Amino acid sequence: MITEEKIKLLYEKGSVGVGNLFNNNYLEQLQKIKNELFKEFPYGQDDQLNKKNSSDFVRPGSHMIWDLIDRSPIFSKILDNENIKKISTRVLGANYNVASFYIRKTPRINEKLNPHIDYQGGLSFSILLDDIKENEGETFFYPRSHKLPPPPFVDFKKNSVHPVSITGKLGDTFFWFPDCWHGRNENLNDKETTILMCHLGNSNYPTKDPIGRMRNYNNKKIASENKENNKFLHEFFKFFGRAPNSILRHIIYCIAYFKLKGLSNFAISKNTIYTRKKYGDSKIDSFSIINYLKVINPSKTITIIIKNFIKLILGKRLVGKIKKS
Ligand SMILES: O=C(O)CCC(=O)C(=O)O
Ligand SMILES: [Fe+2]
Repeated sequence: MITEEKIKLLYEKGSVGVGNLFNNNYLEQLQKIKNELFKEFPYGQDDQLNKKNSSDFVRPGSHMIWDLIDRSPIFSKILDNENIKKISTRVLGANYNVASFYIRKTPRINEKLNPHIDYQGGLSFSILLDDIKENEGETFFYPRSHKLPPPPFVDFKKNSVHPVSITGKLGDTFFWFPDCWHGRNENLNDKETTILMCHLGNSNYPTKDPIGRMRNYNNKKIASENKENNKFLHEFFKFFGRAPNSILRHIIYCIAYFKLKGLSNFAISKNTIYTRKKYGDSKIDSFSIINYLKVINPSKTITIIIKNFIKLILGKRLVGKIKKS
């Protein structure tokens, strides 16, 4: 169930479990269809939706199937679920966009997906499609980390937060902010585990996938009034809102979104890209620059800044060639 308390926890911690939102009969069907799909696509699909025939990964630890809704109408019931619509509208406003919607299977692997952030101002949810225990390839989150620098810049010893795994039973559902640190644990068992993941953005979220993947599900209608109507704000938040490897861009985003309330509230009112609605309580929407700076690891940060600077000067292609040779 989505209660006000759950929404408050989501804003406080950056992720929240809401339990099971579906009936058992539906979930059993969903699991059955998921199993059939992975029988047909044991290694998932590549980014062009072609069947993969080898066990190597497009992304470490993940075999993914993207075109779910085309393959079975059972999946569209998820996006029609009243609870899911309620929380998505609350966080992203009406006419929010589904950016991606897929299932991910993790086989036995003794490698973690390291903590990272995806981008600012979105909302994602995950539904367990198997019973999943700790160290069975489950996603983990660092509570309250959505107000801290991206993980590559952080001194993990100075930071007292510890990851929390999203384990549970078939159907258990978790909402999370993609700017909250997250990763995936090893799968130490032979049992493969699957979750469904969905990334949502407000009505100005890009309708084209950044890596060019075909998007084979129906988005809600994108009304013309949803298109960006303030060019400067759109360019500003677009540039600063997706920079998981730049601390400078990340902190500028955080200051603009959390501290410059006139600017951010105006941007939110225009459904500007990468801006989700605030919770509406100044304590929960607060941001501490001191806490942000306190967890930075200076030497890691300087090294990344120098590397990025060299890349900028030489161009990415040249750096790639030097690395290869
Ligand atoms: O597979 C997961 O559990 C997380 C994947 C993820 O965070 C990503 O692909 O960015
Ligand atoms: Fe991620």
